[in-house]
Amino acid sequence: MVNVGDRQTDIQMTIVPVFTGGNVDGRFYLDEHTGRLSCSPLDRELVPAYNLSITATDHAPGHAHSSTTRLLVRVMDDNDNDPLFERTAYDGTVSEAARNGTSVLRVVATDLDDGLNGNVSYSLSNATGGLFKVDSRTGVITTAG
Ligand SMILES: [Ca+2]
Ligand SMILES: [Ca+2]
Repeated sequence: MVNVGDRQTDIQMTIVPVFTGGNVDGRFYLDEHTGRLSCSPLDRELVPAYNLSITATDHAPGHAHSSTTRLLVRVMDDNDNDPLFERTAYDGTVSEAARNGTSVLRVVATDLDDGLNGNVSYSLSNATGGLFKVDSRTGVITTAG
């Protein structure tokens, strides 16, 4: 709530800002006294942006005026998701006579996060004894030795 002195009439008016749209699930809170905007925890993977409409209305007796502004709030990503493979286990077959570089299978994992937080790369553990290699970008596993 903001008290503003009206120069024309020299009457103290009270202006109260309120949400008039876009406050999905009531995540945002607008302090009527200070105009400060705050929010409860957000999840970019569920709602990446909010288009808030905020209206300020004076309470002049008998002749109120109002104005509305829009506020776009983009939710910055937090790395709160692990990469997930499409399957919990894979089966591959390869001939014992296969040449080096023969494709065995491709694994795919996705990560819901944004940018580098969701950028997945692949690696094999040393347990393969160097017999296989994986393309870190595509997830294609091939024979190597
Ligand atoms: Ca992630
Ligand atoms: Ca995230």
